[in-house]
Amino acid sequence: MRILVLADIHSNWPALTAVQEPFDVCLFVGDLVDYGTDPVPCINWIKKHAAISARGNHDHAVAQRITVKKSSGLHRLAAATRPLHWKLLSGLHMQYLTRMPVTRKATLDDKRFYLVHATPRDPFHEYLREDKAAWESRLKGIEADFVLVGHTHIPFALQLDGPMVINPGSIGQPRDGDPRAAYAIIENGNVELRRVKYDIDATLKHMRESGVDSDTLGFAEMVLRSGGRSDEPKSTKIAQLTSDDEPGEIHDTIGIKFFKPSDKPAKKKKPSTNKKQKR
Ligand SMILES: [Mn+2]
Repeated sequence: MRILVLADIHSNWPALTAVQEPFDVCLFVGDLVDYGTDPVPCINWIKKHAAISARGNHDHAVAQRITVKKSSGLHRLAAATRPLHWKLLSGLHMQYLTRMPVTRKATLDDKRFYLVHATPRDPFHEYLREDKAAWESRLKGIEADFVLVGHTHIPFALQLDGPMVINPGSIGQPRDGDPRAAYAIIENGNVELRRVKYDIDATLKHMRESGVDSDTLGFAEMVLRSGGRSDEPKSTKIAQLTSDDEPGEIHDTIGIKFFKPSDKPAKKKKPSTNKKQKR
């Protein structure tokens, strides 16, 4: 079984559509929206193709109509794009974001998957990078072979004593200094972190034509073309501020058992075929 893992799409349709991977199952670990200006095709695509998705902090904020209060850096970008989402999204789109579970569990190919956007302790906000001791503390009591996360926009695959923690990186706003869209493929237990170039000009053009002001657009361009280098010190700072408490136990997990490939013929899907019709 070939599993495509996506995270942090952030309403960046040219980035999502650049991912040309056949897959049997797509798993999405949150942040479909905010920062970009083209949420509708992104939500439609995930709704149609992701077997499982978990809610990100930005999905939550858009769904709950939370206004952005801070005005620095990425907050300004969210402030400029979030009200546009409320104009563009239908009731069904908003309902999809509202109903995305905070954590999910699934069994695929006899492997147990646990999905959460940030960490089990703070599913929306904790920034935790490739840190073995910290992840081991967060994952106590969680039984899984693969823990899939997003949020930091920085890809890694970290083998712990039990599970492997995988952050596929961000489709729509990478922050590891590589501007290409990031995702992961899991096949036969092997994990590959992959990158694909996408049309950043098209993303910026869409933002400009959607009415994003030139200062904010300049900031977005710097973030997208640099692969988020400008955000690096801030993320490091947040990561260093986290402590090592025990993970909480209060998440609405939903267990889904999938058919094995032998039970059900695999369907090969590609993200961008007939993209105009899907919009
Ligand atoms: Mn994000």
